[in-house]
Amino acid sequence: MTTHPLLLALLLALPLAFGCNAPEAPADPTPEPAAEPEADAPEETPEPPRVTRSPAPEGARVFFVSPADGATVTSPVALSFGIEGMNVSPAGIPQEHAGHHHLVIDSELPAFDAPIPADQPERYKHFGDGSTETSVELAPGEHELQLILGDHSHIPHEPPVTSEVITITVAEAAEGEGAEAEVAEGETGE
Ligand SMILES: [Cu+2]
Repeated sequence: MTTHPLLLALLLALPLAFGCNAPEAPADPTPEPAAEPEADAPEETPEPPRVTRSPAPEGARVFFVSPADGATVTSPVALSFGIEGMNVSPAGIPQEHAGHHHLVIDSELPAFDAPIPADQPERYKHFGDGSTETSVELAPGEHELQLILGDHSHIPHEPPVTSEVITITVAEAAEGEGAEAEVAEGETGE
C-alpha cells in the first residue's frame, strides 16, 4: 500500500505543530496588578461659580428721572429712577425681563458676572423692594451716580442694563431760605 506524499507530510507536520505550540502558551504567572485605589486627592480648584444671568431685551434701559445731570442739589438728595423695556420687580421673585434698581455712588459699575455687592451700601445701594424713589445723604461736593438693574438674585442682566453716569453737586447745607427753597422744589405743591 502506498502512502500519499501529501498525507505523509501532514502526519509529520501535525506533531511538530503541536510540539511547537504547547510551550509557547505559558500561563502568565504575573498576577494582575491590583487596581490603583482612587486617590483621595482634592479635586482641581473649581472654576469660580458661573452665575446665570437673566436676559435683557434689546433696547432696555434705566435712567434718572431726577435729579438731572449737572444739577445742584441739597442733601438728602431726592432720586427717582426710570425704566424702559423692562419691569421693576422685587428681589427674590424670578420674573422675565424684570429686575430691581441699584444705585452706584461714586464707584465703578460692579462685576456683571456676580451678584451686586450687598455689603457696601455707601457704593451700591439695592432697591430690592422694587422702589423707584429714594433719598440719599451725600456729602457736599460733586458726586457721580449711575443705575444698574439686577435680577431677582441681584445679578446684572445680559446685556447689563445701566444708566448714563450723572454728575450732581451737593450744595453745602445752609441755614436759610436758599436750601429750603431747593428742597421744596422737588416736592409737590400743596
Ligand atoms: Cu439687588
